[in-house]
Amino acid sequence: MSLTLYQFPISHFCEKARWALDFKALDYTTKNLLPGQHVKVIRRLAAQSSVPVLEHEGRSIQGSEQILTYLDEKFPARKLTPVNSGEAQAALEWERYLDKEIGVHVRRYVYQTLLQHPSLVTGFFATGGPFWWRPWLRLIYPKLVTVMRKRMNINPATAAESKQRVLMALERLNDSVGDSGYLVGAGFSRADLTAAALLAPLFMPPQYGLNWPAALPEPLHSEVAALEPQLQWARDIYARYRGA
Ligand SMILES: N[C@@H](CCC(=O)N[C@@H](CS)C(=O)NCC(=O)O)C(=O)O
Repeated sequence: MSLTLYQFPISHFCEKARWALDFKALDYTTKNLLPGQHVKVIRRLAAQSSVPVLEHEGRSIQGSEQILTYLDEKFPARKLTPVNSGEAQAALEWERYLDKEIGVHVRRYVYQTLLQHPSLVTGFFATGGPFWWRPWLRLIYPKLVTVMRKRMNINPATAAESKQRVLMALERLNDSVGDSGYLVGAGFSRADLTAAALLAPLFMPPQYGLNWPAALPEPLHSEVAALEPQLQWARDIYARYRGA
């Protein structure tokens, strides 16, 4: 019954899957992939080239939402999907909204600055890999940046728009957290996990498992510092529900 997670340690969509596996205290191994070379490996397992992909009992499950659903079905203890069907639907709707509005836009917003810092980005991408990944990434860095900018449509104008989308989603999120402190119902669910995991690159929690820098490079650092009050809820969710 071995569980293997194919991932990029830096990816916040992969963090969703890691968190779910850790939350359920499941024994799993991670296969860290080198961006670019991941395509060959992932295409053997699944229809798209994206990570995360979870392998279990000869099956491959691609996509963080699908992995959370699968884990809840196979390992129902500590369910992340609410038991009540109306709440389950609401949690799934939140998750899809957050994947789109926070997942995609935090990534584009953050990379616009990070990509200008090769040693930071190569350090992130080389995490958990053999010694040669880092020099290799330094060598191909200009090409990697071109591909990433193209694939994720990252440029100053789209990044500025993404920042606005993140701000709007953060506002909606904070307005929606009820007295219970959760997005859906009276307990922690996949909606809360998704929101906190996808926002995590902005506040760099240690449980994420990445060697974060002491501070984000400018102008991200100052911009994100101004968002601190809006990020507090996600920080609290990490502190309460994300074991190391
Ligand atoms: N909706 C997907 C998004 C996954 C995604 O965008 N993964 C990125 C890393 S953050 C990726 O694998 N990009 C490379 C590729 O698609 O080949 C999920 O939730 O898993």
